[in-house]
Amino acid sequence: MRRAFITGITGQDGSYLAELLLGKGYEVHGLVRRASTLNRSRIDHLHAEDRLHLHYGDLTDGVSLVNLIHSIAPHEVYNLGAQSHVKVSFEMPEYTASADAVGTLRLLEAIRASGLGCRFYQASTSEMFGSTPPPQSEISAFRPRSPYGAAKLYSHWVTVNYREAYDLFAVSGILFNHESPRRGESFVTRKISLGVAAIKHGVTDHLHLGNLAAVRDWGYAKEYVEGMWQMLQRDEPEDFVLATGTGTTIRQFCETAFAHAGLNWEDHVRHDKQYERPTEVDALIGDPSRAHERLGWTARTTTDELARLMVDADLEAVGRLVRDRGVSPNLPL
Ligand code: NAP
Ligand code: G4F
Repeated sequence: MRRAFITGITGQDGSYLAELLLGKGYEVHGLVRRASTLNRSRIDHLHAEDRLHLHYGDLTDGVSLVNLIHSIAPHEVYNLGAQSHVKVSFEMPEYTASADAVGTLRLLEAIRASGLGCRFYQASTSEMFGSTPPPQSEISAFRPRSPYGAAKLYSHWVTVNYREAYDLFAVSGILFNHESPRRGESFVTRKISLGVAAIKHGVTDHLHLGNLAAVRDWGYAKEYVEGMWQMLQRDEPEDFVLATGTGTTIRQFCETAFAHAGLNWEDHVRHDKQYERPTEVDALIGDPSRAHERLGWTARTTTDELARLMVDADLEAVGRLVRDRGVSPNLPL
């Protein structure tokens, strides 16, 4: 039986990847952080699986990584764990560097020292392209515009270096934004879909957002984890961009999401400077040609379809909260 080790298993992507790998017959091991309350809601539905094992550890704690690689002896390692919020990285730059940059080095060192020869996937990001104009591909220049982007760029290059220096099967997936009903509530798409649902159910009347002009290339997370797995099944290690190839502004996303619930976004969205960043990434639109040609991977869900499916999921979830509790739920808007 193949064994996979996933850091970030409690996150959006980790939960979809765990489902995918369990469905393929893998034994799945996940790294979880100790918290004062359990935050495993995205993987709760997998707990009955006897092939799922969770282990305490942290990317900022090298000893835990060495011990886990040694005891699990995985065939595949997916490094999805990260402080993944760009705005927060300006407020916590040092922690972001420790988890998102040095954390990858700690994990790669644990793998190298183990001599196990496991395959390694690094969750690289389109945020590394920063101010490089679109379309961005595997050969575009990296010009990060945030502590998060800079930390991820270190991880990207150290992954390339461990591949070249130690002949590890180590690859980076350079993923453009991907979302789902499991997206964290403080990322803009989920903030919008939750906001639409809250407004529709009468919980609130407005939603505060920052810069509406930025362009992002938004796909459906469930499809992107398939690409991660495919990258580790190849004969030779290679880095790939995963994206839809289409750009959409935050304003357009709002328009689609509010319209799906029969609302006009301009009646409800208010500007709030606190959600703007010291430096913004203006436009990210990926060129996924290499992934089409060499992996056979393609994004199937358009950004408009994604917006609608997220609104549907939140209308249902918020509606249930309002019905069950009979009070206005405290939503993180
Ligand atoms: P997410 O929902 O924010 O999940 C992040 C995961 O990392 C969570 O499981 C979190 O654990 C864990 N984590 C945070 N700090 C950690 C630490 N110090 N040690 C161990 N684990 C830690 O992120 P996502 O959207 O699933 O993204 C997955 C990965 O892809 C991330 O590395 C992200 O930077 C990268 N990425 C995401 C996108 C995107 O659009 N979603 C695009 C490109 C790249 P807790 O649950 O305990 O907080
Ligand atoms: O949803 P966002 O926070 O995502 P961002 O910054 O693009 O980062 C996400 O995608 C990266 C891939 O490129 C990942 F690596 C990263 O981990 C994360 O998953 O913001 C998207 C855009 C930005 O331009 C931001 O300024 O939306 C704008 N925005 C406007 N109002 C807002 C808000 N973003 C957030 N989070 N909250 C707002 O109220």
